Amino acid sequence: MTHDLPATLPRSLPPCSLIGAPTDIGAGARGASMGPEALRVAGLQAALELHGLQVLDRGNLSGPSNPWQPPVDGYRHLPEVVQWNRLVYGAVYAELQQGHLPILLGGDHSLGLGSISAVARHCAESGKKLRVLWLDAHADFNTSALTPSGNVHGMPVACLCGFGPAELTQLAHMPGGGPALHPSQIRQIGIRSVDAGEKRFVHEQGLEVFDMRAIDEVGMRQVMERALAGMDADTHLHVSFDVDFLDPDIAPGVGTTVPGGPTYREAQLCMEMIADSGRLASLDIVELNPALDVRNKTAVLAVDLVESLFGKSTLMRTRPF
Ligand SMILES: [Mn+2]
Repeated sequence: MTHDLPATLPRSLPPCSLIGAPTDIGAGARGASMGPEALRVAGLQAALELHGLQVLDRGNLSGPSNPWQPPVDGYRHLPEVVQWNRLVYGAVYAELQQGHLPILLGGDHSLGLGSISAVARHCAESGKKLRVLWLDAHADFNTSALTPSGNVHGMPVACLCGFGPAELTQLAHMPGGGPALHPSQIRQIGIRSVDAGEKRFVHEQGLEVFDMRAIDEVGMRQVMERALAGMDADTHLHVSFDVDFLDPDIAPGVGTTVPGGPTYREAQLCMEMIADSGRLASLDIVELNPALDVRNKTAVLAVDLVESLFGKSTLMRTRPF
């Protein structure tokens, strides 16, 4: 089996647009609202510019504050979640229309709904195929009937596939009125915490999940080869990077740590192989919680990994291994 190495010169990428969404409206702990600034403080823009990328910081979106209320009919803060996602949808869609590569700085993972809805709409209009890599400790495939908490950051994948309230499932107004995504477009990687009812639902819907056991058994390289297989020049690759994907030993600054995640090297390989695919066209960085971090080290690590995602290589060899 050969693994093609990237060309010596990096492919030319479009300008990247940073979009801050400072909210924890869908989370179970406060603090992810400080994520965008922590990523900026960790030097995200300068790190990307160092690799020759043009980076536009669009600043932060401004939405409703977090009322910190209990769930109503299975959802916490649904009206505010809808408002934030409409803002994210509009901002991400506008960048895609200008030919830019949007980078959403969350914020909690409920915002993946607005971001990926915009990407799905853009792909439908431009005739692109869409592949979504969901890097996460959780499947985020809950519904109001299944969720133990009502926190919408546990539901975005289900909503994107059409299971949820219309205000969230119809954000993209897809041609034909269907959901933004079909489960066959999604690959989940790093999963290790799934609620009981959610697990059944993931199987019923046929989501392709590369859980931690898969990574243990066959290694990150083979997992990523499978997760990236079947893409071509017409594929738009969206990466939704929940920082809780990483092992809490290296990434303590998240609200929902789950032990047993990818190590530093496994995470680097994951990002490098995505970069090698040459298809990355939009990105979410979510769930970074500076209130729980240690001297911003999780933000610094996230920036380091995002650099690899955009092609920073520490490779010492010039021929395939
Ligand atoms: Mn998540």
